[in-house]
Parts: sequence; C-alpha cells; structure tokens
Amino acid sequence: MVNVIGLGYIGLPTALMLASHGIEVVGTDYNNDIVALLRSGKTSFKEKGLDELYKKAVEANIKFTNEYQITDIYIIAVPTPYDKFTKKVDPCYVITAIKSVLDVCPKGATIVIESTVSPGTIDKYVRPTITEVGFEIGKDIHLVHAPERIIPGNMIYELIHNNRTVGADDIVVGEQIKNLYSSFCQGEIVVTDIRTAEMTKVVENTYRAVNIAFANELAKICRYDGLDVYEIIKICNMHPRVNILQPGPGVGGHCISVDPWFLVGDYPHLAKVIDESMKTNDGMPDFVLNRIYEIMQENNLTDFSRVGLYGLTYKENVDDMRESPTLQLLESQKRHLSKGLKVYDPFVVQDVVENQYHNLDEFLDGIDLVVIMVAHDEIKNRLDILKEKIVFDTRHIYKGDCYSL
Ligand code: SAJ
Repeated sequence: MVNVIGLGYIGLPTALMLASHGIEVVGTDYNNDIVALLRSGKTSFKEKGLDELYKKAVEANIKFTNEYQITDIYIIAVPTPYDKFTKKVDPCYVITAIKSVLDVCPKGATIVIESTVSPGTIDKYVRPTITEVGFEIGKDIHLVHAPERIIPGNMIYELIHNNRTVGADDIVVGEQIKNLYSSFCQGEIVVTDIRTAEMTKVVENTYRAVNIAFANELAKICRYDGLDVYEIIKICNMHPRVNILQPGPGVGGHCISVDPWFLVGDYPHLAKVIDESMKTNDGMPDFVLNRIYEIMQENNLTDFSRVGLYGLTYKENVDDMRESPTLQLLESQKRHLSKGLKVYDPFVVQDVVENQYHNLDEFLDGIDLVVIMVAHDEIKNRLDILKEKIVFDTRHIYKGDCYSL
C-alpha cells in the first residue's frame, strides 16, 4: 500500500492515478475539510480530467483520511513555501510530514519526497530529522526524491506522458520506486542521486522563468521603440535554434515565480541572470498598471471604475490564484491610490477582492476599458463581445484593434 501525504495540486492527482492503476492507496491530509470533501464525492480544485480520474480511483477503493498509515511506501507531496525575505525554501511542512511518518512507519519503509525543495534541503533538513529519532538512513528508512513535473491545466495528460526523475541513495530502491511510477507513467524515468534530482527540478522551472523574463524584457524594448514584440518573437522562433516564450502581465503560480528564488537565495553571488530575470517578471504587473494609466489618459478616461481586469488566476483555465499577476497589480494599485478597478474571473466563485463580479456580461456592462489579464477559454471563445470596448490585451489573444504590452 502507498500512503500519499498531502492531497493538494500534486498529491491528489498522483494518489488518484496510482489508485486507478491497481495500486492500493490511502491519501492523508491534515486538513479535515479536504478529507471530508474528498470523502463526500467531490474534488478540491478544478483541473481538466480530474473528476473522471477521481471516479476511477474511488471505484478502485482509494481511501482518504487525516491519519498516517502503517505501510512500506510514503509519498510526500506537501507545499514548500519560500521565505520572501531570505528567498530560501521553508521545509517546515515536509519536516512535519516526515516526523509524522516516522511516528508510525515500520523499519525498512521508503519515503518519497515529491515536493519541490531547493538543492541541499534533503541533506540539510530531512536526513537529520530522520537520524535524530534513531533511524539509520539506508537501513531503517530509504529516501527518494521524485519531483513532479506536471503542468496545471494539463496535469492528468502530463502525469501519464511526461518523463520523470527519481533521485535515490540506493539504486535498487530507486528502481523499485521507478517501477511504482511505471504503473501509470509512460514516459522515461531516469534514476539518479538525490542532490541531482533536487537541482534538476529547480533548474527546469528557472529555465522557463528566465526565458519568460527575456520575452518580457523584449516587450519593454519593443514598446519603447514602437515595434511589435509578437511579430518579432514569431519570426525569431522560425530560426531552428531559437524558442522564445511569450511576454505577459507577470509570472504567477507556485512554481515558476518561486523556485528560481531558491537558487538566488542559496547562491546570491552566482545567480545573477536568475536574480535579474525574477525582478523583471515581478515588475510586470506594475508595467501593466502604468500602461493602463497611459491608455486611460489617451482615451480621456479618468474613472477607474470604468476599467475592468479580466482574469484573477495566475494563468488560463485553472482556478489557482497563488502569486497571480492580477492580485499583484491590485496591490500596487492600492499603493498608487487609484482604487476602483473592476475584476472578473469565471474560475473564481468566491469573493476575494473588491469590485469583483461573477457574471461576464454584468462586468462588461459598466466598463469602457477591458484589460485581458488571463486568456481563459471563456473569453477566447467570445472575443466578439469586446468589440464595443477599448481593449488592452496582455495575452495577445484579441484579433481586432487593441492595445498591447
Ligand atoms: N507565462 C508567461 N509566458 C509564457 C508562459 C508562461 O508569461 O510564455 C506565465 C503564465 O501566465 C503563468 C506563469 O508564467 O503566470 C507560469 O505558468 P506556466 O504555465 O509556465 O507554468 P506553471 O507554473 O503552471 O507550471 C510549471 C511547469 N514547469 C515548466 O514548464 C518547466 C510545470 O511543468 C511544473 O510541474 C510546475 O511549474 C511545477 O509544479 O513546478
């Protein structure tokens, strides 16, 4: 039996996938509300294909509880926040989960850490936690780091098709865990050591963050010189060795906007390009806000309540608002004393900000300028309803006349 600890964005799909592929799974979460929700037949977040997978897993008898199980394999998928000041990973949830596992697990158990951690975290924090309670690593407890690579919005497909990394102290244990993931994963699974696995995960997200920062910087250069950044990127990407990503209103989510800071925090004298890239990305919501002021001025608009932000989540077709550029923009706006912008997102049903709407037509009714912050399918499929509006499109989806970054 596998005990999956943490039933959030990574733990839940992983637990469901294992269960629906014939593995006995118990999912554990300390949050009783999540456990109750999952037991009542509902999933805790929106993701394409998740509900169908949940049904299959329930038919396969997956269990949800707040108790840690006595078993031989634990998969830990709890959050790893970072300290905004020191830029270092905060492993508190991982450590708490490990301690709880150690309270119940038999000798010889394997603990797989899926949570993203900064390079060296397992040596620095996890190993001492295990040895302090008298367990010998490699004998009483086997350690594995198998960081997840699935992208929100396409998680279920990617769980099956992505290649994976399994970092282990012991190659035999690494192969055992590789076999476990092979129950559903059709990609290649590389077995390596733990430090390499830690670094690989953070480097992958850093690569994407730096590439997006490059695109964002190009957007600013092109704006300064009156050039079309999208046309330029399109043409450059026709070169066989160039693949520039898209500029946008900022970089959100709990991965690309966080993980690269681990490298800046741990290697402040070395990670220069990464540091500058993160600052560039973090500066985008302010850049967008300034563009809003410019566009308002150009159109003789003075009332902020006649301006609406479409989209609150960190990217399209997900309900996750962590580090969302729209929320960052609204924070900035408060500091500039220019409150009042209207906001709408079809994926956000709860009230999270002032002047928030829950109906697209009502939202559009009272505004002159609409700022597309997120390219949800809802608006992509109904772009014609914007034809009477002034449109500022930060995602390059609008086909008609509009303002861009
Ligand atoms: N973004 C841009 N321009 C782009 C692409 C993205 O501005 O060209 C923005 C998005 O709008 C969003 C942010 O970047 O605000 C991040 O979105 P994303 O789709 O690039 O990535 P995430 O954070 O949803 O998922 C990433 C993925 N990592 C990589 O592609 C290297 C995913 O595979 C990881 O599993 C995930 O981080 C994670 O959990 O670490």
